[in-house]
Amino acid sequence: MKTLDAFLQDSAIDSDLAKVISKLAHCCETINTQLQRGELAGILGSAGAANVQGETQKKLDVIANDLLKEALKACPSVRGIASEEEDEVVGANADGRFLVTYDPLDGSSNIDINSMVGTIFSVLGSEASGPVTEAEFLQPGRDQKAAGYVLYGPSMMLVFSTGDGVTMFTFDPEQNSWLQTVERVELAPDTKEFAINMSNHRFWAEPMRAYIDDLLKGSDGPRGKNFNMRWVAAMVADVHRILCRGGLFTYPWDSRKPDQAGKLRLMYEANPMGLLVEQAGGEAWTDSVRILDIQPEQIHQRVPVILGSANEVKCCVEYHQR
Ligand code: AFP
Repeated sequence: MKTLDAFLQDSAIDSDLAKVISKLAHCCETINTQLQRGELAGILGSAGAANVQGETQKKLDVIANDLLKEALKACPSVRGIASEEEDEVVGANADGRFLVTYDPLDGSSNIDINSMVGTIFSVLGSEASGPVTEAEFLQPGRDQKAAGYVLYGPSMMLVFSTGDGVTMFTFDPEQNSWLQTVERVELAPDTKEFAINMSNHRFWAEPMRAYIDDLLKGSDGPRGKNFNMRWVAAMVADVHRILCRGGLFTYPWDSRKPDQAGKLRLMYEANPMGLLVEQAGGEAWTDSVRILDIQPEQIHQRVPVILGSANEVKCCVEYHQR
């Protein structure tokens, strides 16, 4: 099996971009070490503060964010960063060619129950000079130079794309090294599995309710087959499952916060996951447009998300076009 360093050296990936990916992977090893200690590290629970999203920060949200911020600032290739846990964009190295957005610990409400969490990252290019600005981050997702995640599960996995397919690495603690375990992910076009937080049913728009209700009718309904449901409450884990065995994931618009468009953030959740899913042969949409075509207006903006197996995503979007 090829190591991550060997893969990056042998590939046609820009050497500065390869350094960013390598830096992210090695920083996530440190985050994983903290997670593995759990309660013993005395770092579970709330940090007693809220982030710009208005969400209560976990101690590990803050720890992971600071580890990534310092690691990326020490990487000459990185010009600036944006994080779910940072109100504003943060300057790094003015001559750097890349901008990194990240969700340091996606699914952090799972931390205290020892369930799966992950780090999601997106890498954009920048030719700007001088102090970094939010405006240079506001690029459509199709322009990402790289996107990926590290999943802290029973094994720690790195999954990423630089625009030529999706590859998966598994961390080997005995060799203390990332080993390539999937060379090219192929996402099945059809599925019988969907992921949604069903408790929000009454808040969804009518087309989403109709789509989900038809899934629940199973073989007796218009879809003519039975479906299964999974919901990890960590996008990174649900998307990983979909890349491994197909499926549809959605966090739709709902009426609780109608002006927010959805819960998930475009720049460091929907865009990186959208690139991965498309690169694996799937589709990633809001309820009306391709996610990677959205022109961002604000670094923390939210979007509805429907992504996964291509034919199932098209079916769900079609309900919204009726
Ligand atoms: P946290 O990071 O606050 O746990 O939120 C995770 C997340 O952003 C995404 O990873 C999940 O798919 C989604 O929220 C879960 O939201 P619900 O808790 O409303 O189901």
